[in-house]
Formats: sequence, structure tokens, C-alpha cells
Amino acid sequence: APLRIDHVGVAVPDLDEAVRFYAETFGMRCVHEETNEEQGVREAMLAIGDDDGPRLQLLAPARPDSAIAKFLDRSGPGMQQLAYTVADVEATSAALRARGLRLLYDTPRRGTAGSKINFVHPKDAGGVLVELVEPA
Ligand code: V0V
Repeated sequence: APLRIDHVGVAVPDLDEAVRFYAETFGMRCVHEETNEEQGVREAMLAIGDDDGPRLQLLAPARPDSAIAKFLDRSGPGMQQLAYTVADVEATSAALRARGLRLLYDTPRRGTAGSKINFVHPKDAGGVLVELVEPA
């Protein structure tokens, strides 16, 4: 079972503008920023109150053929994923596969800050793109 919500991911067209919007509107602080070449994404993690709690992840496309670019084209800006912290991403992926869910990757890939990640296809999770995160 998941341990907690790790983050909620929101697709945005412009990362810097979105970081500014959340800072000015909600007083939320950017605590981490990186580009993930493999995922084709520029992302920012925003703390909400308690630094150790779930975060808001802003996701902007780094390339036109990326998952986030495709999401923005189809759906426009908005919530793109719900991510859970898990103790062991491979074990959790195997358990979900055994229950008939499609995991997007055979083996985990690299996520934010050296975490290991996998995803459940949204069509197998009630229309929600579920990300599993094993922190570094
Ligand atoms: C697509 N669909 C979604 C969705 N994306 N539904 C809910 N939430 C989403 N985010 C629906 C779409 O409307 C279609 O429904 C159907 O799924 C299409 O499925 P598909 O043709 O199999 O797939 P694509 O080409 O639309 O791609 C969707 C997937 C893709 C989820 C397969 O986005 C992907 O590979 N995502 C995983 C990687 C990712 O999201 N990376 C960016 C974040 P209808 O129209 O058929 O009903 S990177 C990240 O989070 C990091 C680094 C981190 O957290 O550490």
C-alpha cells in the first residue's frame, strides 16, 4: 500500500510563470527545480506548509514530443498526475501488474531528485495517471 501522497502534478505551459503565480497567489515556495531529459520535462517542486508534506509539482514540456506537451495539446493546463510514495517501487509495480494493471515501464526510471518511479496507465486507474515514487 502507498505510504502517503508524494505530490500532485500539474501541467503548465511555462514553468517560470507558473512558479511565480503560485508564489504570488498562494505563497507557495519552490524548493527544487530540475530538467528531466528522459521525461522531456522541466519541473518545479513547491512546498505546501510543512516542508516534509506532499508537494505540488509543476511540469512544463522541455520538448514538443514529450508526455507533458501531448497532455497540454489534448487537455490544456491542469492536473496531470497523482503520485504516491512507496517503500519499494519494483515490488509495488509487480503487485499491481499481478492484479492486471498496466505499468508504463518494465523497470523503474529516474524521477525527481534521484527517486525511482513508475506509472499506472490512467485507463487502468479510473482515469487518473498514478505515479509510484520510491524516494532516493
Ligand atoms: C492521457 N490520458 C490521461 C492522461 N494522459 N488520462 C488521465 N491523466 C493523464 N495524464 C488518457 C487520454 O485522454 C486518452 O483517453 C488515453 O489516456 C490515451 O492513452 P494512450 O494513447 O495510451 O497514451 P498517451 O499517448 O495519451 O499518453 C498517456 C501516458 C503518457 C500516460 C501513457 O502521458 C505517459 O507515458 N506518461 C508517463 C510519463 C509522464 O507523464 N511524464 C511526465 C511527468 P481517451 O481519449 O482514449 O479516452 S515526469 C515526472 O512526473 C517526474 C520526473 C517525477 O515525478 O519525478
